[in-house]
Amino acid sequence: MEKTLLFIKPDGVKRKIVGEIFSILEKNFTIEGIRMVRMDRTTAEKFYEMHTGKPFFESLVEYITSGTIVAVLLSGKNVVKRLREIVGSTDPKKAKQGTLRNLYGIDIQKNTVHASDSIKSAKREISFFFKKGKNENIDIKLR
Ligand code: FUP
Repeated sequence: MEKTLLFIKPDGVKRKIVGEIFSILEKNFTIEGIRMVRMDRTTAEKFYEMHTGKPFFESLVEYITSGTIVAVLLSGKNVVKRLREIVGSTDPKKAKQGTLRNLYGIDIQKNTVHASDSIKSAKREISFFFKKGKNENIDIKLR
């Protein structure tokens, strides 16, 4: 079954809308994995390397490393394309009515969710957060 990666960005986690977003995801796809993590700068720069040098790059890296994110591995038929439709355009102002970015996005940077844009990107992006054989019991370290 086709797989893709979504993550809820720091603005979504801070505003406590993870549950609302999950509810929409579960109605449409199967959740195969969930991880709550904070990206470090090196990981964020690598994840967004295709945007290196663009005017928004530095600010994007600052933002995405500013708080916890929730990474979600999803599966379903045509999940990559269908999820992108449910997520909507990058700029919430331009996102279609009822899409996640239309419903929850604040601005083009704080657009609440990320979703892989192709099967190739999905494979690459999934590998940042989910690995085969990983011990799921040590993800959350108590302090
Ligand atoms: P998308 O695939 O819709 O997430 O959009 P892009 O890959 O083009 O951009 C990735 C992220 O860069 C966006 F989610 C937010 C940020 N970005 C900006 O902050 N400003 C821009 O003009 C374009 C993108």
